[in-house]
Amino acid sequence: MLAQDLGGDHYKFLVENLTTSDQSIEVQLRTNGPSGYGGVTVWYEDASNWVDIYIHPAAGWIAVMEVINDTPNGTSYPYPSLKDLTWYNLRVDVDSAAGTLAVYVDGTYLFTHTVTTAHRSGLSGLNSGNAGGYFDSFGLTSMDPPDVDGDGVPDETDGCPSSILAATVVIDSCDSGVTNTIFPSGCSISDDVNYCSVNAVKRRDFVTCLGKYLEYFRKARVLTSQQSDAIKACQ
Ligand SMILES: [Ca+2]
Repeated sequence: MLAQDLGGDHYKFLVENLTTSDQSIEVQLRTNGPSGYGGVTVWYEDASNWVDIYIHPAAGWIAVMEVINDTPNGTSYPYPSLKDLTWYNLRVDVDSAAGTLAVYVDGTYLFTHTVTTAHRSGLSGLNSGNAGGYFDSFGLTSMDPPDVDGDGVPDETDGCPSSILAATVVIDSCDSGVTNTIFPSGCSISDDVNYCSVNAVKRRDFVTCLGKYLEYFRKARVLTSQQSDAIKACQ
């Protein structure tokens, strides 16, 4: 069980390293008097972009707070029957493509909020504020298609399902300092470098293969000549 009784607004308790878009998220919660609120958080991209769905019994509503590039945009749905010091199950079914949040309390469907935010992916968890409350039995079910390497391209269409996602292109232990761009195909520059390395019988094969990729990237303006040279310097 999680207890939140600090006072203040919009505390977050997030599941680390698990970026989710489509999901069903739920929790058992009990708000404290006199004015505690609490609920679930979805699409926490960073401190400037997130969405909270929470019950606020003292105010008599369930609220959806979308923060978009630091600007709060709140909507309140009146539910005056909610009470502090009472356990509720809050569940939200999230559809990122449609931008809908379907809200259930104790298994009963209440309403669907259609979001404004375009930031529809991020961390999930809990939120609470004012007098806070207690949380138990948190559940998160991702509906996203599998993406093993987490590059945002689903495995089904990912040309490189186990991408090398280092920040910069590194060959052996030589860091070129060039950003390891990930392409819409789901492959990164480092994946292509690795492809050349794995398939080369001799060192010359590797150099030829890498040269072809670098030329292609330069022509496609993915890399500048300086960046291409920086990678070559590591080969
Ligand atoms: Ca990939």
